Amino acid sequence: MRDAAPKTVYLAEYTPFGFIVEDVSLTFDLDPHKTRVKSRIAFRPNPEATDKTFFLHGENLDLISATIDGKPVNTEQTDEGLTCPVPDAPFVWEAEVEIDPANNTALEGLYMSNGMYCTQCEAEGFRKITYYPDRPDVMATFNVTVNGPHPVLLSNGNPVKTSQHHVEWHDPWPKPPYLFALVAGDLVAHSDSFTTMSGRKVDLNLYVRPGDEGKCAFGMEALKASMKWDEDVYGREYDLDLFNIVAVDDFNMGAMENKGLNIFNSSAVLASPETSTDMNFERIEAIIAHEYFHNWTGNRITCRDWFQLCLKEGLTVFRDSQFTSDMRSAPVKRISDVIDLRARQFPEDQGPLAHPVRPESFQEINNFYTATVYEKGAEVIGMLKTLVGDEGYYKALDLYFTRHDGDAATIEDWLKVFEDTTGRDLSQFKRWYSQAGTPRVKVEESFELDELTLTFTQHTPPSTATPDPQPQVIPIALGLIGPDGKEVLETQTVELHEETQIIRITSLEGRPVPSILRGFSAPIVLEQDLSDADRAHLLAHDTDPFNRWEAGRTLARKALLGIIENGASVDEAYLDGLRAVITDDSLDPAYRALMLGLPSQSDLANTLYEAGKAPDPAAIYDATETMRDVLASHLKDDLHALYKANQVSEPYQPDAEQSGKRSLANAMLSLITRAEGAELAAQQYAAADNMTQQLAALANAIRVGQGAQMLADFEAQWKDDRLVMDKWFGLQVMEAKPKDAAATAERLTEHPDFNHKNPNRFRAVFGALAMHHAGFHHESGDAYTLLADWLITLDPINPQTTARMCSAFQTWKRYDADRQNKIKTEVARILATRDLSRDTTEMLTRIQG
Ligand code: 0A1
Ligand code: ZN
Repeated sequence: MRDAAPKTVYLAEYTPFGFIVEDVSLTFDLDPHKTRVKSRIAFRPNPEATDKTFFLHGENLDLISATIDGKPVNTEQTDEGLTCPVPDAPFVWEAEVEIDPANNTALEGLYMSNGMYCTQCEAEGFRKITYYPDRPDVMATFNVTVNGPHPVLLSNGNPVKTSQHHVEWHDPWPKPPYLFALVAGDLVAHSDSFTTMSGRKVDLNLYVRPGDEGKCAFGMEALKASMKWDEDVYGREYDLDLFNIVAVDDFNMGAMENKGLNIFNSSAVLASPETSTDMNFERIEAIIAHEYFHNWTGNRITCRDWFQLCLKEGLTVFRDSQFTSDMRSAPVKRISDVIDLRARQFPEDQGPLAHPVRPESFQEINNFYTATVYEKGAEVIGMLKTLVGDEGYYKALDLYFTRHDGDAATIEDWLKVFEDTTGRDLSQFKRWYSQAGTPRVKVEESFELDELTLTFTQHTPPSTATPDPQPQVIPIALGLIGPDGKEVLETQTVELHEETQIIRITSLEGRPVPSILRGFSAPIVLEQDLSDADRAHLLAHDTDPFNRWEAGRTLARKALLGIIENGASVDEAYLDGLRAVITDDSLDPAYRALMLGLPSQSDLANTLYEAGKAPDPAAIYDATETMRDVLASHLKDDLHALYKANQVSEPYQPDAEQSGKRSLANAMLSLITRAEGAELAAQQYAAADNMTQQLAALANAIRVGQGAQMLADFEAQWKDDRLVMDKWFGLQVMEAKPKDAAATAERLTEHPDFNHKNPNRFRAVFGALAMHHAGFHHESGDAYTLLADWLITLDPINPQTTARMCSAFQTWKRYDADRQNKIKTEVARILATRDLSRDTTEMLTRIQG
């Protein structure tokens, strides 16, 4: 039975552990069902702790023996761990436990994936390996011996003794248990090296299953680029002689930053032109960087407790975004990040799952690896950098690294280094960490004689997490575009502190168009009542690439809402403005392709909901289709020319330049296919020598109902490649007509290669279904029922992935009573399942509100 009252943990109740761990030795005798783990842990009383209870976490462990200072000890065990009497002086705890990695389908702790052993210990997985104070503020050096009949036996740090079927590892850097890792299997290495800024040679290995060697080169280059970038930009050098990465097929998340032994979902590291799209390459480069950057922001300086998760995640996401901006195009990266933030973080922050960047309570920490903690956490750092300037930012970071190296730190520590280096009082800014909800900023404008007055009013809607939000510090970057299209005021940053604030700009010749929230300088909703003509002016002339894109986006949204609400025709001025941008060869093709993207259907549903109208997913879908038809017809004279002009004749490279061209050419292909059928798509499919071209052609053919043969060919070609087959599964759901989406997903679950235990495959089908707005919210309710059935099936196998997928239901309040009732029924049905996991129970209870 499920716990009658699941335990809630509170930030306010933090107390340090009663003991300090000096050193840990672990010995693993690997066996699929009976792995033995011996531990030897040196403890001493923590003089700074008041609570001296000796409690070691432990779950699903079979305790074989336990001693203190060599003498057997009587332990008291619960489902969560054990306690026993201990001396009031340093002592050595030794224990032996048995675990069953082959039956560990939750993929937390030590588990098996395709015959190889691997671990996932963040956040609280180490307790499934042995008894331990499994909390991030308990840091220790580790010695690990791995015995097993495998050619490769890995753990953190450096190998100190190697013989056949036996390797001993030593990690000299004290670390929390969540960074522990072990890998064993029949693996092959793609090896290289990197010489650090102080001249130390670091051996680099990317371990993969035999057969995947050809998919390693890109990841390795990305790793070396990340190591160099962190030295150049942050002055951070790698600190071991060895850095290993391992690719595993069964993994709940993208990757994990274990000290010296990063473990990656194979989808987040394996790449080749034939099997990976440009988007895959870019994501892989970013995740490699992210995990590597954690070595300083996360590992050398870790979190005191899990409430501080954004301390490492927000900062590391911010750093990986900076890296991608430097490696590729900064405006394209910024626009993509904002699209992603609005698609994933805004619905979270504006719905029943809203929580502060630093949450104040949780039942299951795995449910808080969210877009709010990660992406809003990164936005908060971006605002800090804007407020203190580049110099102030890097000074503060230098102090952070020197002052807190080796610490388990807090958000207070983080903000203090900024206060100490810049002299700024950040007490109000700190609300970004403690208040949930997306602030809305309304700007009203008046112009008289030569003076422009802008009145800003901020308001954050209250939520369960933050019932009484207070004004925040909001940096608003703004500029002015004159009537002749020239910039009359370069970007300035205005700081909002009060609920209402007035800005005056004088000596202007004629009313300029204000370009506000340039570069998306704060994660807010801006309410600005500009005319279509003003927006078209910004679309044509804004010098800020983000706001130029945003002007087009806003016009597209208005056009779509016009179609939805009264079948209005699309404004010609917008279409002409868009055409001017798309055909402007001086602009980056990737940027032009982004200009052609439309607001998502979910986004439109939210806009309608906020305006007090129940969105009709079918009408939104139809309007989007109409809009695309309009674009195809308005741009018809340019489509083929742009398609041809953006073909790449050089050998495939996944760089920004080539991928930008492919993305614009494929945007053209989709409009051409819409207007003319799948002939060109078929040609592209036949000629494609890379996955970007092949998959785009296939998607277009399916969309116009001409993809059946291609789908069969694709399956025949790629049936042995899991990662490509994930695309095959996902694409069919994504491209299904709304009424067929649930049935398509259901049919795919009957395919012999559908395996719900593999998170990538499960997400390929059900992630695609949840993202298919009109399909998921089809009036039949079939998709709700299908997803609920599969969540019930998956929960006892893999609670973490089940719980994450529950967020598909988080927007239920937007819809009409019939859909609301259908969703509520499914949510209640899942909640009524016997023995439902803590993860899923917490998510669904919060979603119910
Ligand atoms: N720290 C990793 C993400 C991660 C979190 C939890 C996991 O299992 C519960 C796995 C990975 C990162 O930010 O990349
Ligand atoms: Zn991370």
